[in-house]
Amino acid sequence: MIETDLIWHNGEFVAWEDAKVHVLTHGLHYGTGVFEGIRCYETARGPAIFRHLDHLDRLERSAKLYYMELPYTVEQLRVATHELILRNGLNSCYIRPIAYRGYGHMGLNPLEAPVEVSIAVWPWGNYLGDEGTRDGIRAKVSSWERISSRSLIPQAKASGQYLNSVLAKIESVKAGYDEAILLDERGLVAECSGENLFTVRDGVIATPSQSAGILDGINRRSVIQIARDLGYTVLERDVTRSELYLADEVFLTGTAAELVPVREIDDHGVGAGEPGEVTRVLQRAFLDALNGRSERYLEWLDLVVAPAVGGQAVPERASA
Ligand code: PPE
Repeated sequence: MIETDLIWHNGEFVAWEDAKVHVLTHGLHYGTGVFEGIRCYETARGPAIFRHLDHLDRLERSAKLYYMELPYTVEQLRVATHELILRNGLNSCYIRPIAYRGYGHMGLNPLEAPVEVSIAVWPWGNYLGDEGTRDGIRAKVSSWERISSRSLIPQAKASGQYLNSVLAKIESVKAGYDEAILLDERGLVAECSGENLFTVRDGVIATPSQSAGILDGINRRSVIQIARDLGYTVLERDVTRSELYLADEVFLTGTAAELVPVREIDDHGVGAGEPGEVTRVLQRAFLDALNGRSERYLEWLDLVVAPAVGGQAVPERASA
């Protein structure tokens, strides 16, 4: 069980065990919440959050797509997160901000229900295991189709949407695999239950584009940039299922997973059945960027600092 001392809940720092909601919380019944997954790394210059503002901007955008007005500004959430990490005495951690329709109104119109915001931080190791990160994972193409923009908003990181990922993940785990690869409504590759996907063939990197209904992953964008900076060609284009089997290399990116090689898909070895050269090069460069070891990408890191004296230690709610 994960546990740290404090959680930030509607503008206050509360003890872990006191961060509770009512059973009639709207978001619990209808999935009316939006969230983020962010990581803070221990760097030579202190704890630093990878692309913090990009994540908080996406949180705000996800909220707007579901007609939720966040009662805090991005800057207030940024400062609150810094203080939460410091107060919990953490050097590296996973960060989970969530905004959701709270208690007070039932029924499918959520507009009268209050918008509540919480932020939790906790140490979280390798999402797909140390072994997976090192040797690669085994994936299965899911029988579940990735949600499309005909019924939901794939680019939004909304709680209810994750039932799709949950079904795919359960199916893959019960079948003995580590992760699920979801196809889109056209039968083309979209992404995994919680990661974006890349293929490598003849040295060229390809990844499904936004039209495949993917989450616009922040690590996906980062790895595309790093790969191009290293001189690789990266194409955002349609990727077919058969290309997965024919690829020399396949790897996944995400905040929780970071960069993970895929060594097997539907019981076909990918390439030589072990992480390939391009994957290794990118994994090393990406981990250097995350951990603040790369001068070139230092601007992606938001150094965790104590709130300035007289500054806003505990953000006020924008609307009472
Ligand atoms: N697709 C999905 C569906 C997804 O949930 C994630 C993040 C990504 C792609 C990669 O996005 P980004 O982190 O911005 O590069 N998945 C989060 C949830 C993990 C969880 O178990 O919860 C994460 O990695 O934090």
